[in-house]
Amino acid sequence: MDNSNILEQLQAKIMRESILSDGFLDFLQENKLPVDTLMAYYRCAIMEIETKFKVLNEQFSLRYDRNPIESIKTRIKSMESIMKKMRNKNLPITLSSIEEYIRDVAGVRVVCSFLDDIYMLADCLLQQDDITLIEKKDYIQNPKESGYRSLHLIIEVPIFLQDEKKNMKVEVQLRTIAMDFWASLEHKLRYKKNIPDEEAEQLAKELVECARTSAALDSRMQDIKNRIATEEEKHSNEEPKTIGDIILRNGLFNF
Ligand code: 0O2
Repeated sequence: MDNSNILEQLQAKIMRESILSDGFLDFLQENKLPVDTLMAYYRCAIMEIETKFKVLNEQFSLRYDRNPIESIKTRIKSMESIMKKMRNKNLPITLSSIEEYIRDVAGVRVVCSFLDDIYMLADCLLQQDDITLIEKKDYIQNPKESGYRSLHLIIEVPIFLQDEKKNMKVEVQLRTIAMDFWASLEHKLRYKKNIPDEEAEQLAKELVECARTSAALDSRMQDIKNRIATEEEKHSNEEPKTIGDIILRNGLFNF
């Protein structure tokens, strides 16, 4: 029998005795319902947070005639990614350790039009009395070495079940369109394989440079918005010209 055959037989034996063992299959069966239940709770928490941002967007649209939110994306971390993270952090494989230590099982990504919308929306969310801030990571003020920028909030939000209230952790990532564009492309490029080390190093430097360009673009767009707001403010003291002006000035459609 050659070596590769012996190896294959050994692999099959290990599979039978570990992953396909009665004990492990029983373990999977016993935990399926609790795992599915926990994931459903995370989906509920995502719904709560997504609705809060939609409400804020709606209110701003009515009050200021503009939408601070371009888009909202949500995701539940795959079980494979959760398991890999638990393995890397050397955590016990239990549901309570997922709930306690894996803080990004539920993810909500809010893409904003302007830099100041990010902080304004984060403040509005954190002021709500059912939201608890666990951690704030400001990768806009302090970008990552890769060039990555975004504001991350780890928060807890209650979900109301039939006969109990449960606090669930959610990771909220707030970023501008430019930050999102950079992060999406960088994420795709990061997983390209077979790139020689020297070239990979050069590409990483170029990506950092692109991140700087996108940061400069964000602050120019913010500056333009501020200048427009200043001009509008100056002219708001003039006589209203149209019925629309009168309605807007008097806030007839405001909340
Ligand atoms: P996915 O698929 O996006 O969810 P912690 O989670 O607190 O234990 P960690 O992992 O250091 O610690 O958290 P961090 O770095 O604050 O945030 C991780 C998430 O931010 C990542 O999620 C990405 O979504 C995003 N991110 C962080 N750094 C980069 C980067 O350099 N490039 C890009 N494109 N995204 C980044 P995951 O877990 O990678 O996966």
